[in-house]
Amino acid sequence: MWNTDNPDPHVENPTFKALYKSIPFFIALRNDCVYGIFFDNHFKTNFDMGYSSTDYYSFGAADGELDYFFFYGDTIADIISQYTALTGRCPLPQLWTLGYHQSRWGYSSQQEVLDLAQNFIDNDLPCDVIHMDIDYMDNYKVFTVDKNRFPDLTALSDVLHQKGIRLVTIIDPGTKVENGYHMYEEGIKNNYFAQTPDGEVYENVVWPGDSVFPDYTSSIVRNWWGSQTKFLLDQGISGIWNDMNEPASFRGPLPDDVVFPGDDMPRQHKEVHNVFGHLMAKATYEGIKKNSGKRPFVITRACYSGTQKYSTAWTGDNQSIWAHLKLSIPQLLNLGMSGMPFVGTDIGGFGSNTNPELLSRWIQASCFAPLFRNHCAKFSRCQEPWQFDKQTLDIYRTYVRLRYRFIPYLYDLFYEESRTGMPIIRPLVMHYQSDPEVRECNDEYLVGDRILVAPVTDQGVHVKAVYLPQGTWIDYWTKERISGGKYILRDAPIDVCPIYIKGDSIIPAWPQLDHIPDGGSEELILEYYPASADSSKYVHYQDNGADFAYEAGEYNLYRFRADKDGELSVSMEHEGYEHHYETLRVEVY
Ligand code: MIG
Repeated sequence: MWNTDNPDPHVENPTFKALYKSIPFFIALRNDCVYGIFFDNHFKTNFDMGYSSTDYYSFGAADGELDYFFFYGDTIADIISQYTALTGRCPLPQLWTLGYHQSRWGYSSQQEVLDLAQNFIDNDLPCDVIHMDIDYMDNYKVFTVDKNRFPDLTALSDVLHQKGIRLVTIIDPGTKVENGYHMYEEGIKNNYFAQTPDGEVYENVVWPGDSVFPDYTSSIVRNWWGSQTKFLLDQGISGIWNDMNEPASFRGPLPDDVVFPGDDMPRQHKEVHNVFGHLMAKATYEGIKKNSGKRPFVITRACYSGTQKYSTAWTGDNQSIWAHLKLSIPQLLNLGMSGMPFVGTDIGGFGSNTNPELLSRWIQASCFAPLFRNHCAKFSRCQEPWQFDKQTLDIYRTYVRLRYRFIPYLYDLFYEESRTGMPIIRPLVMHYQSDPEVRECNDEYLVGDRILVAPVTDQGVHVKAVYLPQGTWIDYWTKERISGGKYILRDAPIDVCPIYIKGDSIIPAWPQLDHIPDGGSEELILEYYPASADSSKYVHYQDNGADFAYEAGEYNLYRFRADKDGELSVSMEHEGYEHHYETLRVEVY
């Protein structure tokens, strides 16, 4: 584990060792014995899990302490809960962050961003967020805006906001060496940057050319960096996307002995490397919180254990290839079980060129991905949903709308996660631990414990072998009832992603909305799927979806009980948020 920006295609290959994130934690399930080990060492570490032998595993570190935590419990959920009690949990996000995000490296003018927003409206597609990649900056200088391309960023965010769309801007750590540039000058004056062993400011090359690297191990530097977020927030920016924070550098890697002076606690790069992105995310989170009072929305590429407290993450530069679509499922499930629940992959693939079939399958497979963003590289074919044919656009719209329908369910899962550490999307083994059939199942996932998604991730394949665990499952599309504990073959033409609802579930849903309203929907729908029980229960969370008022009790918890004839009873388990639903509607399936 050594946070790495490796442009080679990330495939199953033992010579391909490290990726962007280091989370030195694993869970073992053997017979009925479950445990977890967290090796809390952020020097370079290595894990040999079944590579040398099927009889043992091993792990070690290049340096630092042999400091590890052992968690024992009855269930995988127990282990995750203990691990996240130690390393932290992802706090409740703002509601709009659960919507659809559109990105592309290359959006480079105010007009282009406006046209993009209009395209969503014209194509009848929900969208809540547009991301601005490095081209909005003046010469890639962080915390600046290119005035030629974006003459009035505040006006742009205002217009978009009226259309229900928010902006997120990218920020890299590499700070341009340039006299007169405020970030460089302030940082130099105050010794805020990493140094060579001789005490000179260390320089490497990143997007802005010659660049220096903030010392995020210092609380003073973190405060300074965090305070810069005001520049963007004041112009209406709603979140910050941290890239290149492994840190990545173009003129060879940072040497091991580069010094981060810290708060009078110098440490070498070899010790700081794997937490550099983590500390940058922390600085960003705290800055946004202080300057906006809202729940900060941060996305980071590099992570260490505990980054979930400050940031969401995406899985970095994947490619528009089927292997990466397939890989996205275990990647997101593993991140979730490693305490990072708010994650997503670049839908459609970042590098290479996508195509209608691949994009259709990708939006289906990611429809419940906690972070729901289509992103693409500058030198790749455009992959916004309308770039292809009508069929692709229609499929795309169907699954984006499905996602929006279930946002209250996802938000409830975030509420649960913030208290227990349970991931939003989960491997089947988390809920069916004693079923040997699901132990290696990595091409299906559960959303919470009651929606099962079995996406097609192969080219030209129109049928999916779906394993349904014990119990009654209802096909979401046909409403057919199936008893589980077996594989079924489900037809899966290009417009179908097999989805099943667990019998006796209540699932909260919203009516059709193109954007996530501040404070949520006025109407709540309860989809009810009676099976063998006479009645079902569900606890639903509601708050303003924006700030920290919930910490002072400003939220509602509804306890719903539905019985087979469609009778619904509601009791308030907690009543602290003044806004209630105008309509509650039960749909019995
Ligand atoms: O060297 O900012 O992973 O999402 O579009 C490439 C440009 C830098 C890498 C990120 C990608 C982003 C791109 N960045």
